[in-house]
Amino acid sequence: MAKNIQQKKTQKAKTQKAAAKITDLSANTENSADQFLTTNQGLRINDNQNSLKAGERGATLLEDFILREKITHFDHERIPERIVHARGVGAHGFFQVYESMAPYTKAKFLQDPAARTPVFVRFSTVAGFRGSTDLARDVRGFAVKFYTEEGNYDLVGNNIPVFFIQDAIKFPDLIHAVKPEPHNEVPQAASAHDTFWDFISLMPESMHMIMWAMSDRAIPRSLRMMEGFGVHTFRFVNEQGKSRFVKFHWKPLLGVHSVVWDEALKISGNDPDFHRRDLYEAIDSGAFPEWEFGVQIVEEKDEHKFDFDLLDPTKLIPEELVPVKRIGKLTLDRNVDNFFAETEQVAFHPGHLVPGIDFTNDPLLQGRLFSYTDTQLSRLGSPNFHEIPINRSLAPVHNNQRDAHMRQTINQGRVSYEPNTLGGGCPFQAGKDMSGFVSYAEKIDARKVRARSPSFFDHFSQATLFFNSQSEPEQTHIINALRFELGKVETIAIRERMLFMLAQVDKTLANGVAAGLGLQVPTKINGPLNQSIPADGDPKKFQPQRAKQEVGTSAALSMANTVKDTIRTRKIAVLAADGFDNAALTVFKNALTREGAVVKIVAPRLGTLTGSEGTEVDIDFSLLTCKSVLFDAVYVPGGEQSVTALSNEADAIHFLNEAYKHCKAIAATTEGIDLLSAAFLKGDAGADVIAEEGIILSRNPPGKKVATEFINAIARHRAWGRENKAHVPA
Ligand code: HDE
Repeated sequence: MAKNIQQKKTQKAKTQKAAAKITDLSANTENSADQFLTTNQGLRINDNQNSLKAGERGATLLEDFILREKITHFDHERIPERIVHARGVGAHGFFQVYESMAPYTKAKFLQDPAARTPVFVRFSTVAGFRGSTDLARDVRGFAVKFYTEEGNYDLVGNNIPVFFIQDAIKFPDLIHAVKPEPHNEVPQAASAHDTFWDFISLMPESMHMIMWAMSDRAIPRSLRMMEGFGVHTFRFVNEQGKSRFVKFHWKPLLGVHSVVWDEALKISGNDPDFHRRDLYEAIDSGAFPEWEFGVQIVEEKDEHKFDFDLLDPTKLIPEELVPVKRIGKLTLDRNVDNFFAETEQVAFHPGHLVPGIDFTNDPLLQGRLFSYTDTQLSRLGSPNFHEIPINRSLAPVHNNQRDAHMRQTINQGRVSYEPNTLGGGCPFQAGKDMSGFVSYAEKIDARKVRARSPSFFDHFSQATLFFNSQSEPEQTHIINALRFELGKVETIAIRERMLFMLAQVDKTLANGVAAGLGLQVPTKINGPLNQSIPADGDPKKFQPQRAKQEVGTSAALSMANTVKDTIRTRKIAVLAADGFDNAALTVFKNALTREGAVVKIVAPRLGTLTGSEGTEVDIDFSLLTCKSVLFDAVYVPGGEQSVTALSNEADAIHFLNEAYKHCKAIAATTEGIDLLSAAFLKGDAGADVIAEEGIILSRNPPGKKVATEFINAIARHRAWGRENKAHVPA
């Protein structure tokens, strides 16, 4: 036991040391009181307020090298943002495997449960520019860099398990279509415009991904509450050289939760940095986000046993067919010190591999393998981007690559070629014991063709599977999302083509969307069609092989079945003014914080409030500086004076109405109930009643039972049952 603890301690110290190495390489960590301002050449500067002039009122002199150096550096501060995934946020952490995966893979970081591998993770949206809102309806990037002892391994995934297109050659078209339109650069970080839906309506293969992108998955409550997926099928290869197919998953321990669309739009105005701030604050407070790493493993002999092609990135493997085995845990426990140096300069690449993991021939993945290094060259400006501290491998790097822009390494000696005798033959190939990377020796016997396999042609079955697997509120949200998106499309023919396409997925879906658009679902489509759509518009020809699905619904695809037993890190607003019931607040605050929630006092103004017993509490936000969309739930304590003051505040009424409309848990005790009545909740509430789903009221001074009801309601995330009746003015 003691030995075990000691081992763990040593291991922890090792990871910390390794992690520290990742960022402190060129960190400017000096922090002494006698630190002087200098130029970049180390020359001390006496005056940082005035440039050098010919006389006090004279012209500035060109000679002022201090001014010139400062301004020149400033002029060059920006680098090109990422072509896609420009908006992102990153954090450090570690990964630990639960048990050795040796039977499946020889990857060293997946062998020893005692070993911690340092990681850096960057989450992102895809379409928006670097300064765009976090709450755009979009796919989220989920890119993980493992700093393993065998070199860096990057798992560059998304929060959606499939993709829009099947072949990399369509990627520039997809991105051009979704980005702001080129003539006026509108709209920012939004797919709700003509060019995107024009393209999509001509790409039947995108329909499965569209279902996900229109679902609540595309508006996460938090980056800490979303799944991650490797998307493509990869290979695991073990020590004996045996290969198996593998799909990668990240399962958040807090469950998968989202906001509602109206909320997303409002958060975008109130706090465009909502996700970035949420991640930073959670890590900063010690509430470290965690995901379990899952794998779906398929034997090589079973490659063709499914009714879809494993190489097709528009398909997932239903968990009913191949269960997800949870094999380890990712924990994010350290924020970056400097956003630019770490989050902006980190360079991921699906081609950063370690022995034991390999690619498949998925044509989307194959194209990505070219793109990522290429893009770093224009973004980071040099093939030496691997020398930037955040990108450095912990495994030592030895090769004969030399020079180029911004080279950091000072290679010694006269030898930069191989084979050599002058350098003693160094560095040696690892070939002798084959400890280096060996590509899986897949047998290929093929003609060179520019074509797609017919096994990729079934574009609708899994879109239908996804739609059918959703709960009723989730289906409604998809229909509403499509009404919104297509409602922003100006060209009627595009709307109609999309309705036709949706009808191939599900008739109720198509009819629901059509009703919102004031259109009929067409039975055939006209207009310019691409090659994947038959000229006569016959839907049967879309999918020569709409295969019979082995599963009709899959529980794992619905967020209704996610973790709903915790309120850890949930943000609860307490609406209060002077004279609030302090005893009640104490009961609720203690109960909520004990469960790991974050409680904030929201009042008509900033400063401190005086409670019923003369107790003073600090106000966290005024009603002007925060809105209910930034919280998960609301509590209104009693106290006549407090409730009367709040009843006269339009913002307080609006706060409650909005929380109600967004189906959030609301609690009110004693006179607090009157504020609800002033807002939307008419009628009298008796003692200790739960008037409606997610609304907890108590006319008696609150005890533990009421607080527990509230906690349970928050844990359920949203009371969707209210959605259809919630006709409140918000
Ligand atoms: Fe990417 N993608 N991508 N992608 N991708 C980039 O690389 C690309 C795709 C993903 O936080 C770029 O360094 C092509 C699928 C993430 O830094 C670029 C194709 C998936 C990130 C690029 C795809 C992803 C990127 C832009 C189709 C999920 C952000 C900046 C063949 C499995 C990484 C950069 C970060 C970033 C190309 C499709 C995930 C241009 C050509 C599918 C998470 O190289």
